[in-house]
Amino acid sequence: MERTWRWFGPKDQITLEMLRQIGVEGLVTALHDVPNGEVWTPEAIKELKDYIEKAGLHWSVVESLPVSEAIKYGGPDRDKLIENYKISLKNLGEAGVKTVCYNFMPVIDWIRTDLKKRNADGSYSLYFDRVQFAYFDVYILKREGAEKDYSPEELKKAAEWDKTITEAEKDRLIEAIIIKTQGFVNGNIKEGENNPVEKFKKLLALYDGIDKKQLRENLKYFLEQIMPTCEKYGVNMCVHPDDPPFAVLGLPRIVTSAEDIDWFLKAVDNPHNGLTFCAGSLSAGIHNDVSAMAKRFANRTHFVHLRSTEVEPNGNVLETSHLAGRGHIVELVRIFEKENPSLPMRVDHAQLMLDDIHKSYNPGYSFLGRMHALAQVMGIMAAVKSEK
Ligand code: DNO
Repeated sequence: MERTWRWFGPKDQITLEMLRQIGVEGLVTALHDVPNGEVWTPEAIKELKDYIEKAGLHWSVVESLPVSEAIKYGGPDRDKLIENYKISLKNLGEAGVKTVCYNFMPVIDWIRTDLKKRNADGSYSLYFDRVQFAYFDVYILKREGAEKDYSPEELKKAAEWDKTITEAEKDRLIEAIIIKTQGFVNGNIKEGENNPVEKFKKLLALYDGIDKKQLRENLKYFLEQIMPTCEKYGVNMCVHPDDPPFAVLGLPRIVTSAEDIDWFLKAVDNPHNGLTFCAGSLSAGIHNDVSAMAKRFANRTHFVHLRSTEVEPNGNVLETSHLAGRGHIVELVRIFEKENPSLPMRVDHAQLMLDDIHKSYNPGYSFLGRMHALAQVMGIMAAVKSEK
């Protein structure tokens, strides 16, 4: 597979020169400054592409070309927004950037409750704690009917926490769930937002009455509209699975399991409609057998995210090393190398470690942890190739 790296543009403290030294071949990036819904112009695409190529690398994958909320909930302006999306796809295809990752998660992209969970070895991982999430939902958002989504045990623990939790802890939780994990991935809530919880509640309200079936229909509609453009310009779309892969906050999620993936691939049965195989997101669902899914969907996978997780007995999810956990990275590398050795692959999040612990990186995207994980994956790739 092609070794790619998620890079956040010329302002990223990780430079392209650094990436060349550690074995990166292609870049995964986006026009992060263009607001959601606006067209990516040929000029802006060219500028970023030239910058990358001057450093001897190439722009392999777009992550992400964000899908506006109105497309997801089917608002009155969705057709106009889809037209803009098609123009961006055309401009990317003409520039030779032909793999586009996106997601169809309503309101909130990936979710973590703890961005710095200490591991026994002194490094830190990202973490999803069900009780903390229940606390956010029931006590901070105060969402109507939220209680029915949690077990009596989880609700009891959340109620106990309510007796001792400080304002600072509440702020930390809000930051982790709806701010620090969202803005930098073109999400809805950016750092410095005045009243993030109120804004978040308004966004949730947009989905009143939208169930799983309706959201699926809206995804199908979107894909049907953009496929002719993808065919004409040779662009492969690859939806990112929902992370974690289950419904949250009363919102439907529709890319959570083998059944979901099978549904959207068949609903729009076109090779340009494909999947980002994110082993970390999928392995966080105890219902998912990641290796079986890789085998089943490899021929419609256009992009691979390698990361692994462990689901604890209480359902909490820990991001583990790339050599451990339910992600079965060795097996996945074997499957994808066999199916399509030119697939772009990036290591996804990794542990925060060593000198990086006191530096400020986007959560999950530190340098040393990812470099370490990439070295592990390169070793796996070399071993797998020698098996042939
Ligand atoms: C988080 C990322 C996601 C992903 C988007 C793709 O680290 O994996 O934010 O980029 O969901 O659209």
